[in-house]
Amino acid sequence: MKKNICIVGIGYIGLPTAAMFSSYGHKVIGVDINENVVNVLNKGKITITEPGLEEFVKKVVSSGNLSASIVPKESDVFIICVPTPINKDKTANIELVISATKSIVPVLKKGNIVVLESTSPVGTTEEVIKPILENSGLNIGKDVLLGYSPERVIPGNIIYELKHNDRVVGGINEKSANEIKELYKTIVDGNIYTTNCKTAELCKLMENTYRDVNIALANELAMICEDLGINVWDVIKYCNKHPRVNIHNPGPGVGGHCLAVDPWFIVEKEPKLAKIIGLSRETNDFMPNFIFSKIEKLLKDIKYDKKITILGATYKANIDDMRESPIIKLVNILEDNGYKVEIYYTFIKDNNLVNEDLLDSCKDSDLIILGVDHDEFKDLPWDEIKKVVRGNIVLDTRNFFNENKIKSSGFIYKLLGKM
Ligand code: SAJ
Repeated sequence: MKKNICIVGIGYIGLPTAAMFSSYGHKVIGVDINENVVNVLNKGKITITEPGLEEFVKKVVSSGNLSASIVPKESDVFIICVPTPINKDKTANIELVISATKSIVPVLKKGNIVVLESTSPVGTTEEVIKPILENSGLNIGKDVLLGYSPERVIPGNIIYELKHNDRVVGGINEKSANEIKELYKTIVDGNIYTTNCKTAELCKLMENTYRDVNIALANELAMICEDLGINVWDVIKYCNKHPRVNIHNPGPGVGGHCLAVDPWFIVEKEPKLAKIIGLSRETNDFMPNFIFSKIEKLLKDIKYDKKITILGATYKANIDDMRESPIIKLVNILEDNGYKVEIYYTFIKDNNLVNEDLLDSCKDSDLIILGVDHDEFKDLPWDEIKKVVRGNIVLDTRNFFNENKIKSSGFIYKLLGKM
């Protein structure tokens, strides 16, 4: 059953999903309001960085199964994959979901399936999407099937996880859930579970919340350990030898478009009940401030203008995504307090924020901070770096470096979670 599929929003999730469906013989149109994204895709190229994606897209575009358009076209299936950012007041911004849904109404016809994939507050599919689709005059649930099936893929390994992860499908009725399951079965090897929309919506939010809360616990433990003079990484290592304990890794904060955002969608709906969830968000958001206080202590004796070099800027390792990056928050705090900051990283192309010359970015630095544990930082020329810096301290916020190697180049090695 090959379908004509229209995927609205061809970013980090929509594009790999479009490529995957088209690689299995479906005819896919990727729709995006960004003209550049559309033009680039029609040439078989992409504007984001994700391992394996460029070659994958090139193949399916040249096969004729994937093309891009500014507006949705008549199809059998519509999948909405647009971002749901967060407003300043920590409420969900579903404007793009609303406009994407409105854009498919003129081309909607009997027999269509509509799926929302965007992470959304509980109730969005039934209370927001359904009424908009009803403007087509069609009976939603009978003429048009509707459901919610969240993406679960991890940036950096999207193509593999898209195919192999289990999936949850929530339908506005059983028929919707079952037909959407059949659709995803054509690309997914994992199990697909059907339920109702609200359950599927909360599952998505809760998966990321689970991880955020556990990272907050690790970050809180790191701060406690610094106060008690204990090495948090030893505590975690030995605790995790217990068969039912899995403490996550502390770090400079939690970034990305998912963990740093989604828990707030639950807090927004249930502010009185979602106490641990909100507190965890605040704990993780506080980490750049905690790192800043550590820096202040380390450099307290320096009276002249201080320069800091930060290795890495993205929200996590080996990707090009800077959304909600805690490193950017740290840079802002440092600059507000009069520090000169340089970021070294070569992964982000054409970005004037970063210096792509390692030794130049470290020149006259009083402190080098490991912000992101990118593979390319594993074997840095520490002897060379030592010759150009002004100070002699390296602060590792991820327990990433080889302490002995850094010390043997003449640096003092400091670690988050260890005094
Ligand atoms: N982090 C830590 N400590 C850890 C693990 C992560 O500080 O032990 C930090 C990372 O450095 C990063 C942030 O958390 O700043 C988020 O990174 P991540 O690798 O945990 O997750 P994301 O945001 O890249 O992807 C998550 C995934 N969700 C879960 O693992 C539950 C992914 O499966 C989702 O599809 C994705 O969110 C999404 O799109 O919602």
